[in-house]
Amino acid sequence: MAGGGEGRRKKPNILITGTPGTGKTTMATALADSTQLRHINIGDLVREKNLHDGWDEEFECHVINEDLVCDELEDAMDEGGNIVDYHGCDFFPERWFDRVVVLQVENSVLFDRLTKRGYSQTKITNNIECEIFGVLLEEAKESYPEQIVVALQSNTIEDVARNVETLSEWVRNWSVPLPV
Ligand code: DAT
Repeated sequence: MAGGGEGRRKKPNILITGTPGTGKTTMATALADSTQLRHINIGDLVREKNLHDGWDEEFECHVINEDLVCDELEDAMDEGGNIVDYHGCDFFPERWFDRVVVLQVENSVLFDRLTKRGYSQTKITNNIECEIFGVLLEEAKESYPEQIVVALQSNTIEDVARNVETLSEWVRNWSVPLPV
């Protein structure tokens, strides 16, 4: 039996999470292309709709207002067919997601990506530590049923292609009725 509320929605909701720089947006964009599901980048949404309580100088990011974000997404998530992309996962309602993907990368790869992004030394160190300690995988396992959480490597472009193919197949199978 599948878990995570399967069968309640016509199309599934997928959460793609992981440390910044692990490739969430890259993967979510490719998966949305392949499946025609809707890609929701929470960081962009927060900026566009001002769903935050200002700028955090220490962590160099917006302080997102989790209640406003959840209110904003409620209808779309009820409807289904969304790929949500965010570097956190513990404040979304558990019932929203049918699959939770945690992207992981090697430290040296993450270091190069975050350096290219122009992050400060502190921000790079914080994010590498987050990856080393597996913070997002832990958070996902604590927040969602174990059987819907999957950790995937995203070091190379080949990894993206393979992960998108695997997940697209899973999405295609979502609406196939079980034999009677
Ligand atoms: P995130 O959304 O997790 O912050 P991103 O999708 O913006 O990450 O990717 C960060 C950078 O790394 C970007 O320049 C694209 C590149 N990248 C992402 N996934 C990759 C992969 N699997 N192989 C090679 N490069 C990748």
